[in-house]
Amino acid sequence: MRTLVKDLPEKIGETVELMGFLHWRRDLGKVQFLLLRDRTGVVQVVTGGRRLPLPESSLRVVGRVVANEKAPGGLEVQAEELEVLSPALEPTPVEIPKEEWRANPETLLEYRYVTLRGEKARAPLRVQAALVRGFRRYLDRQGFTEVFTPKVVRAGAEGGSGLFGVDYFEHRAYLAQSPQLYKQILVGVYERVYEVAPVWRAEDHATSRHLNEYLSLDVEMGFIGSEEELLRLEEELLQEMLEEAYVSAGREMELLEAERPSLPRDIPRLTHQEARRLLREELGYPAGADLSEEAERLLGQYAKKRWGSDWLFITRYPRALRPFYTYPEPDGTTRGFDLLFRGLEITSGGQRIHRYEELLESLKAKGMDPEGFRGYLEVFKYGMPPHGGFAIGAERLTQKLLGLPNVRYARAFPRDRHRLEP
Ligand code: AMO
Repeated sequence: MRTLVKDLPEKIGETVELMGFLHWRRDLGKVQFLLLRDRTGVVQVVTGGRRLPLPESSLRVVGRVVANEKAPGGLEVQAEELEVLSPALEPTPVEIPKEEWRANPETLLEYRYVTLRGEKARAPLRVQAALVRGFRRYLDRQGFTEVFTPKVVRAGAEGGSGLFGVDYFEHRAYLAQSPQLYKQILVGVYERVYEVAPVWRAEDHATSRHLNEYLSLDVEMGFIGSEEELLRLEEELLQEMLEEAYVSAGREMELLEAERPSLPRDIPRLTHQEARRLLREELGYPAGADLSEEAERLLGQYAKKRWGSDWLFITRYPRALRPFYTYPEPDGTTRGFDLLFRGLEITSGGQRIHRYEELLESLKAKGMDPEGFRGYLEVFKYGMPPHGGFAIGAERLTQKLLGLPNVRYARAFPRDRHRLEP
């Protein structure tokens, strides 16, 4: 029966069967050392009088587990049998583990199908899976229903950022920018819904924080009094997501030397207006209405210094900066908010307009054609409750949690301006 590397400390003195990949090898003639990597870790294996196959070959090893202070993890396996299950046919284009984290990012992504195998390279996706698990678990407990909405759609929901067109038989269709309109419609059915699914943004700029395809963690909740309930919900939700990451992906967090974020029970808040005043008057940064990357970074630093928080809500965004569905306030602001994590926007959300006439008016005021939103608008004739929600960008959250230099490392096969493969 197969033993996993993580369970070896309990097997000292026993003979075990391991399966995994040849992570690294050294041939000293009479003895050969190799590191065997499985999904749980890496162990040193010693064997004699053998020619080892190329790195990344998959292997089956049977051997005795012995303590060895000098070996990584304080033990090694002395191989009695070594079977090559499937040999690597060529040397890998990037040497794992030596270069997996250091090679040029473009090279790492070019050969992602194999560079992702590195212990550090694969860690972010394990952490992300744990974050998503925490997300689902918390919301399930709160009575949310997980939904799955169409990804080929007739209209864009987010205005601003670009759409990817697709041919849908005789029609022009688009890849969904967000499940926004559908999650709202479904609030009229289930009251509380969430979705974990990819979305597409045809953004031209290739930056360290933009992907053209990313995983959106969407939440929508009916019968709310104001956006306050959404902020509270997100605070609790994030606590559980982080907890799950630490519990079930603690090893990965350690491997990447991730600094534990400080998440206060009450995340500090600034209104958009306060944030701009602060930037201008205290931080010496005259920010435009649309807070730039640099403005967000400065606000993040400020929140850390002032409140010891890695998180900061910016509330009451002005109407001009929010999509047509955002609930307006009489003073020109809205019930829309963003959440910054370590100075990067990881969430947008807000209360929505729930009355038909107001929604129609808002669409028109933004210069949009109500005809394109027919299926969406209709439901507002049938008692849509006051509601709201938000979306967390899973890769950005992972990136900031782990201190990754680029959001691409938080996606298995990132789509960016220049990359459609692998
Ligand atoms: P928004 O467009 O602000 O809001 O997106 C929500 C969150 O998604 C992430 N995000 C991205 N991540 C990687 N690459 C991108 N190009 C990218 N664009 C956005 C960010 C952002 O905060 N429908 C609303 C949400 C809502 O109100 O419920 C929406 O999509 O983390």
